Amino acid sequence: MSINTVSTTSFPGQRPGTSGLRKKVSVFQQPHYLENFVQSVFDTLGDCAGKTLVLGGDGRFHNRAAVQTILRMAAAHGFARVLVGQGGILSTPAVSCVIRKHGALGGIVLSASHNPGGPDGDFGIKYNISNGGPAPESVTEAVYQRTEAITEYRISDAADIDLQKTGATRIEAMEVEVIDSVADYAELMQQLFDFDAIRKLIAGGFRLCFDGMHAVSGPYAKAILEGQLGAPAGSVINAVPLEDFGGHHPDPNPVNAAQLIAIMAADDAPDFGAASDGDGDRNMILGRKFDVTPSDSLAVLAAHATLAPGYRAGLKGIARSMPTSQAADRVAQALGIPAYETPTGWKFFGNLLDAGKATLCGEESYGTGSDHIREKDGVWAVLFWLNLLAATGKSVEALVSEHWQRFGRNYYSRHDYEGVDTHAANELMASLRIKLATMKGQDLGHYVVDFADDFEYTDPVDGSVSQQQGVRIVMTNGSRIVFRLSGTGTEGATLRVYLERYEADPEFHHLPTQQALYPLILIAEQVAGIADWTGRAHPTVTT
Ligand code: G16
Repeated sequence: MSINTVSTTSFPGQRPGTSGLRKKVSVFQQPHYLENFVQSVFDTLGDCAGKTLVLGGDGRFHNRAAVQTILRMAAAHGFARVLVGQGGILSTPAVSCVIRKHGALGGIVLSASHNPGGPDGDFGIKYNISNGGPAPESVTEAVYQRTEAITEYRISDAADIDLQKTGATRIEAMEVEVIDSVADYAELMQQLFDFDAIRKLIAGGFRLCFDGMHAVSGPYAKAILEGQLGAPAGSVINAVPLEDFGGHHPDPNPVNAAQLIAIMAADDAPDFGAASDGDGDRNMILGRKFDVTPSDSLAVLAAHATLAPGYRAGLKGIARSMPTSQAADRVAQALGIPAYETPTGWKFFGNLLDAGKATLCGEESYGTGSDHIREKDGVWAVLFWLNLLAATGKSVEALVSEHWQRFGRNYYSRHDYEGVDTHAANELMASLRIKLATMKGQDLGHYVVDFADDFEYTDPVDGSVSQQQGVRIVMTNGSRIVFRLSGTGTEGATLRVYLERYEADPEFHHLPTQQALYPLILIAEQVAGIADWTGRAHPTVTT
C-alpha cells in the first residue's frame, strides 16, 4: 500500500446547492471529478490526524464505487478512523446520529436524495459537520473555492475493502470499521418514543403500510417497524434498496408514491401509511383515505409533542422554512414558545438546534425533524405519529381535523415547473423582483397585498445573512404566494410556487385543496407571467 499524489485540474460548477453537490451520475464518473470535490472538503477541514469520519450513502448507483474511493482518500488525508455503513449504506439521519454518538469530526453522505438514481440518474455528495448537520454556507463556500483552485489530490492505492462484513480493517494507518447501518439509529429511536405503547397498538390490530420506495429507509423500517414493533411481515413495502430505486422517483409525495396512495385509498386500507425518500430523511404521512401535508404534520406533532417520552419536557421553539405553511406558528403561539422562519435548506436549522432555541423543525418539502439529530428524519416522523396515535387512540384524520378546529386550517400547495430553461427561470425571478417595490397595497383579485419582498434571513445565533431566499407576496389576511428556484435539481431550473390560504371557519375546512387555493393560483400565474416565461400552461408536479 502506498499513497499517491495525483495531478488534476478544476471542474467548473462544483458549488454545493441546497443540500450538497448533485449532478448526473455520468458527471461524477468523470476521472477526478469526485476526487477533486472530496479533496477540497478535506483541504477545507485541514489536519484530520486522530479524527473520525462517518461515511455512507443511500445505495444508489455509484454509491459503492464512491465509498471505496473516499476511503482511500481519507486514509491518504490521515484520518484515524472511518465508520462506514454495511454495504456502504447509511441513511442521512443515521449519518447524523452516528456522527453525534461517536464524536466524529464529520461525515460524508452520498445521496441525491429524492432525485432518480441509476446510470442515467443523479448522484450527490454532502459533508456534515461535527454536530451531525449539513455544513453551513461558510463551509460549503470554502469547499467550492477550493474546488476552483485544486491542482492535486492524494489517494492510497489500497485494494477495495469488503463492505458486506461488519468489523474492523485497515487502509494504510487508518482503521475502517464497517458498522451495522441500523443499530445506533434504532437505539436512539427507542429513547425518544414509547415503543411499548406502539407495540400494543399494533398487537391490537392497528395496520400500517410503510413504503421504502426501494431506497435507504427500507432496512431501517423493517428492523424497527416489523422487527421491534411487531408489525406483520409485509407492512414495509419496497423495502430493499435498489441502485435505481426500481426505476422510480424516490420522492414521498402523492405523485411519486402512487402505489402507497392507492393502498391507502382502498376500502380496506390500513390505518396508517407513510413513505420516505432516497436517503431516508423525508416523510409523507397518510391516514385511511386521508393525506397530511408536511406543514400540518409539523403543527400536529408540535401540538402533541409531550405525548412522546423524548419530548415530555416540552418544546423550546419551533422552526420552519419560510415557504412552509404558517400552521406551526399558531401552535408556537398557543404554547408560548418562539417560532423561527428560516430559508429553505435543513442546514439553516443547525444553529437554532445547537443553541437550544428550537426543538422541532419542519419543511414543506416533506421534511420533519428535531434536536435528536441535525438532519430531517423520515422514520423518526413515522414513529412520532405512531406514538401519538397510540397515546390518543385517535385516527390520523381525527387528529388533523381536530387540529384544524382548534387552530384553523392553512390550505397549502406547492406547484413545481420542472426542467424549465434556466435563463427564462432567472428572468422570471428578476422581473418579479422588479415588481416588488410597488406591490404593497395593490388589489390582486379579492386580496390586498400587505407586503412583498425577497426573503432575507439573519441567523439569530451567528448573525450571518442569507439573501434572495424567495420572493413572497403576503396578503393582508395572511394568505401568501412564494416563488423560488430549486437548489437541488440537476436539469435546467425548477420553479417552485408555494400557495397558502388560512381558513378559520371549520365549515370550510374540507374543500379540495386546489379549489380552495384557486384564486391564489390564478394570481400567481399572472403576477409572475409563468406561461409567458416558461411556455408551460400547468405545473409538472403539484403537491
Ligand atoms: C433538500 C434540503 C431541504 C429542501 C429540499 C428542497 O432536501 O435539505 O431543506 O427543502 O432539498 O430544496 P429545493 O427547493 O431547493 O429543491 P433533500 O431531501 O433533497 O436533501
